[in-house]
Amino acid sequence: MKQREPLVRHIFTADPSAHVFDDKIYVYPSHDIAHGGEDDDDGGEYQMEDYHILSMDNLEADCVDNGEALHMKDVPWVSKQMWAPDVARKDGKYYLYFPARDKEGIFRVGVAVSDSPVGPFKAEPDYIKDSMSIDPAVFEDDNGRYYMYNGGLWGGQLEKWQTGEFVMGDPDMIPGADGPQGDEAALGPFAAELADDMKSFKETPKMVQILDENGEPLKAGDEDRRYFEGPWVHKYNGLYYLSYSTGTTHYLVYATGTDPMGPFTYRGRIMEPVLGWTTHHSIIEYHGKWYLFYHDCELSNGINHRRNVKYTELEYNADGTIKTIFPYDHLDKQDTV
Ligand code: FUB
Repeated sequence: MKQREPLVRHIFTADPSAHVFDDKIYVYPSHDIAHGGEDDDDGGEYQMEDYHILSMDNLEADCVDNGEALHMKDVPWVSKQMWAPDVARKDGKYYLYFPARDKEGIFRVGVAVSDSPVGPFKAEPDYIKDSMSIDPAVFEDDNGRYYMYNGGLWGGQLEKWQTGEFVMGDPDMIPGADGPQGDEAALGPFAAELADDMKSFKETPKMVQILDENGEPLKAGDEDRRYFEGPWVHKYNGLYYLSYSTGTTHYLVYATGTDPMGPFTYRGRIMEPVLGWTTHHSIIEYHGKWYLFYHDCELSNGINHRRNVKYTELEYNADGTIKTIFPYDHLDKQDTV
């Protein structure tokens, strides 16, 4: 596969969570549906119903679509919208974590299990107890402990969980108006350690703090830096990197910390905006180099809910900061050749 080109073209894919298992690369994306509906501020255009897992023998090899791994109809608690998933491997089993709306329209996170990284996966009958909101990402620490990070504003309902209970608020309000505003502290993603069974939390999820350079929580009005959705955690030189999308300003940014539960301090931008409203990523190390998996709307020419996943190399500076990626600068270079 070539860097910065769609990994597959026969289906629309988004929100890639990439992993390396036994020296192969596996990508767990959302499977976008090409309907003709309009966009709304509640994510109503993202009507996904199933998951297809992609794999590559190496980064130059063709990307394989391994077919349907899990469908909504086989998950008893789900009503609609199977959004961005992730996976974790433990003791030879693969655990697929996925968000979807339950029968009351509330986003929850479910889990499905397989003996194979590409499925098929068998879903647990109910969502994970105490789970809420969207975009689960599971990080396996060097000590064998697993942590789930998740949450997303607006359509992802994160601001509805501020009190620990789901509060619907007024659906006719401006999106996010029932969350913190202006100089109030921004919300962060939820994080919780997974229990040994990988199907429950060891503790009630807590909101992770993301601080600025002065040790103060990022403000809700700081839309260039505050958390919106799509968390990912990786470790580099002993430091935990929490990266995420800023949503309304369309950046991928990161913060670092010394504890997987935070707090994290904002450090900078990983990627400038891509074509399309959403931006969502994952980061892996493969054969000694680091790669960013992400999506844009190249194949659909900018239709927000018809996305395609890609990858590109990610580089660090000597001080551990990440070099900002300009997703289309390779096209400028081609033009000048
Ligand atoms: O794919 C649906 C939603 O769009 C994801 O859950 C968000 O992260 C955004 O990419």
